[in-house]
This record gives sequence, C-alpha cells and structure tokens, in this order.
Amino acid sequence: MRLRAFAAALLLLAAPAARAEDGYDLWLRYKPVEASAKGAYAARAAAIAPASDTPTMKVARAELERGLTGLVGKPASAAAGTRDGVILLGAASDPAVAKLNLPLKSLGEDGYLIRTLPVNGKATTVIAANRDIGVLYGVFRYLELIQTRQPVASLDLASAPKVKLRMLNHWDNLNRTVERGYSGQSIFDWWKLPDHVDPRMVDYARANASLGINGAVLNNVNAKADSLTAPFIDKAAALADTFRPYGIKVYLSARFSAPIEIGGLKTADPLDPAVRAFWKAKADEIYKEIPDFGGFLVKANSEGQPGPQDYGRTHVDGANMLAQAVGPHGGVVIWRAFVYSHEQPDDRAKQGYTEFKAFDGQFADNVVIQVKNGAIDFQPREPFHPLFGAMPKSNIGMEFQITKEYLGFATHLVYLGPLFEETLKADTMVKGKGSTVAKVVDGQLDGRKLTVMAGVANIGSDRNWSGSQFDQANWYVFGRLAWDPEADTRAIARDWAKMTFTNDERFVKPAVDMMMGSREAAVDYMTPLGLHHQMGEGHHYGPGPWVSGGPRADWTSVYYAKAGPDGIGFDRTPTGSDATSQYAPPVGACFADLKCVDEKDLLWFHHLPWDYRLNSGDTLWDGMVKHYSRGVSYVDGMNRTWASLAPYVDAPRHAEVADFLKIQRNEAQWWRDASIAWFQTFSKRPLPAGEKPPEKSLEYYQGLKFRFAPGNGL
Ligand code: BDP
Repeated sequence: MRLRAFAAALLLLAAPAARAEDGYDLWLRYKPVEASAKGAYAARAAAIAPASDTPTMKVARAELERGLTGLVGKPASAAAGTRDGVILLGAASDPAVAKLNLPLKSLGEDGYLIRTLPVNGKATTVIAANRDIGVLYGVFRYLELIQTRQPVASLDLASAPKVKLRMLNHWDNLNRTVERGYSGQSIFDWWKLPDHVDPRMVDYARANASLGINGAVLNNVNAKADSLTAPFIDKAAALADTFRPYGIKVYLSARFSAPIEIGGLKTADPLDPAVRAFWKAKADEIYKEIPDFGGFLVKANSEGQPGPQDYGRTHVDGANMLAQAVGPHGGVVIWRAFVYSHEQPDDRAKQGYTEFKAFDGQFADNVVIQVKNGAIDFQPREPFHPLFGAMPKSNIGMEFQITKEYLGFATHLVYLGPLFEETLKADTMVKGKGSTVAKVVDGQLDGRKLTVMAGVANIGSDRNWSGSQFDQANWYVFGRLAWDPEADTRAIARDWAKMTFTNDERFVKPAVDMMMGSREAAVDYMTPLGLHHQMGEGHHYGPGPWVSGGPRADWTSVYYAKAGPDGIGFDRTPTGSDATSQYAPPVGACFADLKCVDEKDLLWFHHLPWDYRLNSGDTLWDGMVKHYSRGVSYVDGMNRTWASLAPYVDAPRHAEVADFLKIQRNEAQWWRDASIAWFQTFSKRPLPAGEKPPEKSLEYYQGLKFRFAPGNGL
C-alpha cells in the first residue's frame, strides 16, 4: 500500500503541472515550453523594453510579459540595448525605433515587423510598426512563434493585413439571448453596463486582437431601435473604452425605422428632411460618446425588417443617407445584400444580385455592401455569391457565418476553414483567370481600399466561449483569414491545435487531419451533391427535407430539393431559373454544363433523373445514399481518432469533445436515415447493396419536435 502511494506521488511530481482546463484560455494558454527548448527561447527574451507608455503599448507589454512568463519565465525590465536578449517594442515615431531606420512604410496602418538586429551592440528582437496597434499584433505573433515552437533566434518577418475592417458581427439581443447562438448567453451584459464592465470583456478583446480582428458589431442585425437610445449608447461607450487599447472599434446594427420608434417621427423615408436630420443628430450624439465609433450595420428590407423600399426608395437612398450622417466622423455604413422577398416569385438565389447589381457605382464611398458567401444562406456548401466581382465600382465585403446554424450547432465538430477557403479561392473570372473572391474581398481586383471581412460570431457566455472546444478553431480561422484571405487553412488549423492543445505531432497530425475532413463529412451526411436548405423548420436543427407549406415557399425544404418521381435538384440553368447567367460567362456556362460543373454543386444547379450517372458510375440515387453513409462513417472515424488522442489532452476537455462526438455520430445517422427515408418515397429505388435501411420509419422522423432548440428564441 505504502509503496503504491509513494509511486503515485512520484508520478504526480513527474506530470506537468496540470490545472483543470476548461477552454477559457483559448489559444492563449502560454503553457511552459518543455525544458529542452526553454533555454533557447528564454535567452532571446531576457527583458522587455517598451519605447512608450500609451494604453496600447501598455497592453502590448503586459501581454508579452504574461506570455513569456508562462512560456519561458518572467522577463526583466530593461532599457533597450543594455543586455543581450532584449525585446524592443515600439511604433515608428518612438525615437528608439526611429533611429533604426526600419522599412515600416509598406506595412500600412496595422502591419508589423519583427527583426533580430544588434542595438548598441547587443542582440535585440525589435517588434515595430507604424502604429501602436501594429506592435500589439506583432507581440501576439512573436508569442505564437514560441507557442508553436518556431525558431526566434534570427527573425526577419513582416506582416500586414490585406483587409481593412476585420469584424465580428454579434447577433446578440439586448436581453442577452443570441440569435443562432449555441454557447450560452450574450457576453455583453447590457443590464449591468456601463457601471460594471465584466473583466471577461478584456479577455474577449485580447483574443480578438491576437487575430487582428479590429471591429465588433455589438447587437443583432434584427435590431431593436432601443440600442440607439442614450442609455444604450452609454453602455456601448463603456465597451468601446475597454476595447480601444486592443484596436477594436464598436459598431451598432441600426434599425431603419428608428426615426419612428425613438425619434417621434411619422416616417423613416430616407429622403424626408426630418428623417435625415434625425440620423445626423443621432450620429453626432453617438460620436460624442464614442469618438472612434465604427459605424452602422444595416439589414433592410429583408425577412420583414424595415427599409427604404417601404417608402418606395432604394437601397442606395437608404445607405447613402446613413453614410452622410456618419461620414463627417469617419464612420462607415455596412449595408447587407442579404435581401429577398416572398412577393418576388424569382429563385431566391437570384434576388440579392438582381436588387444590387444595377446600383454599382451609386453608393457613397463610405458604404460597404456586405455579401454572404453564398446566394442562399450559410449552407454547408454553396457556390460563391454572384455579387462577388459583379460590382467593381462599389465596396464589397464578405460575410461568413462562424456560428454553426446550418452545420449542427456547437455539438458537431465541423472545422469551417475549408468552407471559407473554398469560397475565397473560387474564381469569379470577371477579369480573366485568377479573379478570385479573395481578391475581390481584399480590394486587389478593383483597387478598392475600404474592404471588409465579417464573421457572424459564435461567442457566448459559456466558459469555453464557443460552445465547444473545437468551435474555437472557427473563430480563430475566421480571424486569420480576415488578416489574409489567401492563407492556408490547414496551416491555420495546425497553429490552432498546437496552441490550444499541444505541440506533440502525435496529436497535431491526426487532430488536424480530422478537422480538415470534417466539413466535407457534414456536407455528406446533411446535404450531399449540391442539395441545400434541408434542415428542420425555424430552429434549423436536424433534418427536415419534408418541410413545406408555411408563409413562404423559399423557407421550405421541398422548394430547394424539388424531389419528385422524375428526379431531384434545382434547375438554375437557362432552362430553369437561369441563376447561372448571373456569373461571368465562363463560370456560368460551366455551372450550367453537366460536363463541366463540379459534382459537389450538381443538384444546386441541375434537376436530374434518379438514374443519372455520377462520375463514380453510380446512379444519382445510389451515389446520394453512399454520400450520406460516407458522412456517418467519417464521424465514426473522428470518434476513434479522438479516443486515441486521450494521452495528449487534459481529461476535462477530452471528455467534453468525446461526448459531443457521440452526439454528432447519432445525429449524422439521423440525418442520413431521415433523408434517405424521405427521398426514397420519390426515387422508389432500393438502397445500394450493403447499405442499411433507416433505423426508424419516415413518420417517426417527421414526428420529432424540438420546441426548445437553442438559438431560436428572440
Ligand atoms: C438567417 C438566420 C436568421 C438571420 C438571417 C440574417 O436564420 O436568424 O436573421 O440569416 O442573416 O440565416 O439576417
């Protein structure tokens, strides 16, 4: 007995200092570097010399100190150049940096440079930028190098973001519910603001700054006018004060009818002088409290939200009116192109383009049109939105959804890097080969300067922020792509996995492989071969391919699948809705041509008979069934992989992920079985050999109700 206790004590001593992990620290855990590598890093980080004492520089210094203390041991304070191993932090205007004559010009407002060079004869690592915020970004990068065990002895690197506004859009309501939120309540505690600012707001800002995110829209696009009243402006100002040192500006979603609701006017007509005066005064009021307020995000004339069309005016009238109000203060208006109307009989996929394309060149300079990645609505897979590349005389921004409304909520492990990358790498061909969506978004293609990448946040009050450990990777990859839309999402996943879990390659390789295939697996078990919008009604949880009726056809699954005895799929070729003609001719022609279109998008663009032959030689029906099953098998594989990774992960996080993977396994099976049961009523064909029939009857699946599914309450 005594011997056993002794052995256990020894084991404890040998184990790395293990604090229970809950995911709160995200990718900023700063755990000690293993002894064999520590010395080399510590030698380079003996002391920190900040060149100035501004709020952002203080934050940069504190972060560096915190990171180094955790990773390699507490650095000393030192005047630059008094000893080897100094890290010198400074902006271009700081004399200690200015005299080094570094090539900072090309780094723009937010870029940074990290260089090892002798200062006063001593080896020094200089982290320099044009502005303080760039220095903070450089500090995070430097820490990342150590966190991911890159050499730091002789550095010469520079990085500048390709996109100007890198933003999170929070769909958070003022009562702390979150539309399509699966990670608890809103992190913004409006009720206690402005007198109490939760310390978590600082960690939120740190995490965003570590990725270069520089804007946050605080409230839901389905906005309440209350958010523009004086008490809420005060609350937003308290958040803005907290975020400012981290380079994050706050924005508000503006309800277009606010002049009526809080301004006492009878109309919100954008050409009415009283309405224009209301918005101007409102902007002045906000800027008095928040001098660096970012601007307004607007969802207008979409899904029942008010907008200029209610008064016979256009999106241009509405957007430019607001632009005029915030323009003198340096603000922007981000106007969403997610518009479609049930009075409009045309294919919903066409409506955004139809409404906006003709206005190219008419929007004010400080207006950005924010376009969702695809033309329907954040589906597991969509071809890129035809507005990318179609409005060269306008600022066109990207909107991705980080929260997994259509991808299994927080309990499905789906790494969104490949989804984002697929869209960004898609070639619009508007100016010949290589006219990628990424080049539209970062402004290269049309020489635009006011560029935006927005992500609908997946952040909530859960300890782990995102509802699951692996959903943190989606916040992370979004931020990294907003900095560089051409970045490689496998490399990003590797960085994330190393910082979030461990550098042990026995963990990193299998974990990243698992992540990289996870999105395709979700496509397979939910909506293979270009199917889309087949989920449960309202809450969007689970399969609902039978959803029909209700207020509008384009909210139903049957509208999108068009399954019948003759086949399945939405004909968007010239014989159908002709949505393909909204793309540049070579792209549209390819989508419309069965010999050219990628099979991944087949049923998005084509209605095909059940016996249509796929590339594999399978009939469409057999191939569909196999895709569903392949998705389920992949999740089986993820369960096995994760079980084998237990030795490398702390027990609490391992157990949480393992539980969620079991949920995902069951739900993938449910998606497969319910979808097959439904579509078989049309295909009337047997399942291919070896495929198991659905576990339950179609009626069983159709009878499932989820009145309290998360993310649905307003
Ligand atoms: C849809 C969501 C809905 C949002 C809408 C939007 O279901 O909750 O309000 O997008 O983006 O996907 O405005």
